[in-house]
Amino acid sequence: MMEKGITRREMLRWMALGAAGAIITACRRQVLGGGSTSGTPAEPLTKGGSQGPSHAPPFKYDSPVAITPVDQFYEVKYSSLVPQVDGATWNLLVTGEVEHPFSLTLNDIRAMPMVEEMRTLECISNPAGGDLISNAVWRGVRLAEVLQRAGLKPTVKEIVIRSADDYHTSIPLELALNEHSLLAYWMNGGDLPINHGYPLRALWPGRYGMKQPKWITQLEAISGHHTGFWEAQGWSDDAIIKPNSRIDAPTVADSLKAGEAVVISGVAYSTDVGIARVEVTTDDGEHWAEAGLTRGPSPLTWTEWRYRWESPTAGRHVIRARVTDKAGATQSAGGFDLLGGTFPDGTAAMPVVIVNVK
Ligand SMILES: Nc1nc2c(c(=O)[nH]1)N[C@H]1C(S)=C(S)[C@@H](COP(=O)(O)O)O[C@H]1N2
Ligand SMILES: [Mo]
Repeated sequence: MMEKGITRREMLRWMALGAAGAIITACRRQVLGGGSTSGTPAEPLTKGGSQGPSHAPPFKYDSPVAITPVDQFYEVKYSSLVPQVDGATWNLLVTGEVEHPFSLTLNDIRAMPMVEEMRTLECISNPAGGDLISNAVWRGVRLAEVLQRAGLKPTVKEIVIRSADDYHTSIPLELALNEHSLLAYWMNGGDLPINHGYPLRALWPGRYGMKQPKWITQLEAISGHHTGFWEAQGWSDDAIIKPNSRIDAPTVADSLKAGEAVVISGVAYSTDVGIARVEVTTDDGEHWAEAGLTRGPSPLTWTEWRYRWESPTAGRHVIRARVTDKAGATQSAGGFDLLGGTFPDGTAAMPVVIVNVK
């Protein structure tokens, strides 16, 4: 349903965005490939003490909402290379406007007070109803604790994060000191897998994945403003997650019969304020009904929603879902746009599934 053509302005924008398009290409390939190391050299996963997820027993965790298995967790990276970091010699450097610059080994970090949290991660390029969103259980340490050991100078405004693949971004000091800003070294029962950032990755609340580097090597406290890798190409600097949802059932492939109830269900997510409600329409927006919600342990995880469509009538039905978060932000109609309308700051467009009831 192309509601408008591509304007000249959009075309120019598209041409400027060659690199950002690569995010989607790279990710799609990996999703279709299924394996977490597809297309990369088969380096031994035991290197540096990392436990390859393929040898680990399935992760069991008592959770009200779905946890994505490691080999199905979406993957995005800007380059075709996966840094193979040796955890035995790796160091985290803490530098910049601090009283005591220092470095930590992986064992130093593992010896610090451990925090375990379930957290959902989503890419800013995730289109309405897309698959660039996953949920896992992570262990790590608070970024604030590491920064406090270094002693931040009063001039500090941002923390720059640099990675083994030369990726870099920055976050404001306030976010760095948030108790839910974690440096994670463990995911779903084992060491952080190589493709998800071994040995250390960021998890900040309320922000899209581009702000959350993998393969971290350095934290630098600065008094100015840093422009990160994707930010320099026009993507959002704060990258705050917009209300978004996905319809998992029914699918266009399901054969639905008039008068037979259908369960419409999916997941919903937004920034750290949390979700207020999810509504569902089966008549393209003329009527809306509230879905039942199953929440995760915090607003930092996705919410599952479910609505029972009691008595569908024969014919074509346009099903949409609409999330509203506790700050009042809600999903919009959306239309056709380049990169699924995700450039430059993510999309809040509603997902749609069109079914034919017989
Ligand atoms: N070092 C590094 N970190 C990175 C990236 C990257 O290219 N390099 N991509 C970011 C993007 S755009 C996203 S969406 C998330 C994806 O994390 P995942 O692959 O573990 O799902 O990683 C982020 N961290
Ligand atoms: Mo991303």
